[in-house]
Amino acid sequence: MNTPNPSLLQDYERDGVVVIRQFLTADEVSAVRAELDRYIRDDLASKPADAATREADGKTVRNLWRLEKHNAMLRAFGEREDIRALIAPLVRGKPVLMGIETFNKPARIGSGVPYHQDNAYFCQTPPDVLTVWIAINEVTRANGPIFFVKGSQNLGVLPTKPSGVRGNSIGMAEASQVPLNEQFCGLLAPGDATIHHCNTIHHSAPNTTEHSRIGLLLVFRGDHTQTDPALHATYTVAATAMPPA
Ligand SMILES: O=C(O)CCC(=O)C(=O)O
Repeated sequence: MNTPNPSLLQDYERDGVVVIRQFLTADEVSAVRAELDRYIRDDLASKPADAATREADGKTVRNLWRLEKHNAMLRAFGEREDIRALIAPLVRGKPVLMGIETFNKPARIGSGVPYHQDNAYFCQTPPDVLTVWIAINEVTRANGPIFFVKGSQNLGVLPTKPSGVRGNSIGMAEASQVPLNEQFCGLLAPGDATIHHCNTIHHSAPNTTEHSRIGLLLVFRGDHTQTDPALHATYTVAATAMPPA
């Protein structure tokens, strides 16, 4: 892993999102890309239905879920000491892996992700939870980059509504008032990563280009966080109305 900026913690606490260039090497990115292709081709059919969400064509993978359970090669990223040491101060405690997943945003048909805050899904209190989002392809303005509202991690979980989007069942009741051109756009080279706080507002557009935009996500919480029953009840209503698979 590239040595991160010494002001990483300060930047993360101020903005709720930070970029780390060359988080993975080119060889590591190639190995992840090859393993994702192999897993989808050879293993996915034998996994439970909730291991993936498909795009509207019913075939192409939109998301892979629970890879920490289903795939040893990818699970190893959640166990890496250098990654855990990097994020421990950000989650204010011993990191506990909550999940490894992908947002594949396939070429031409990759669907958008509505405005949301991850803690509406993770339901943790205190909200010391983050996502390391690692670019497996180049992320451009055209192929559905993630837009983040800097500073919104301080707003708490804002009112939500079921989104009706498979794979992102709970969205914000109202989109952010911050105009798109003032939001932070995560343009990344393969191997670069963003780290975002679980209350940071974010969203992404569909991918209409000829190039896929795959993100590998590692979600960690501090070992002191607990499930908030009220958040969990709201999430359960949305996820029941629109299950991931
Ligand atoms: O990859 C995307 O477009 C959205 C990812 C996302 O919502 C997340 O990392 O929480």
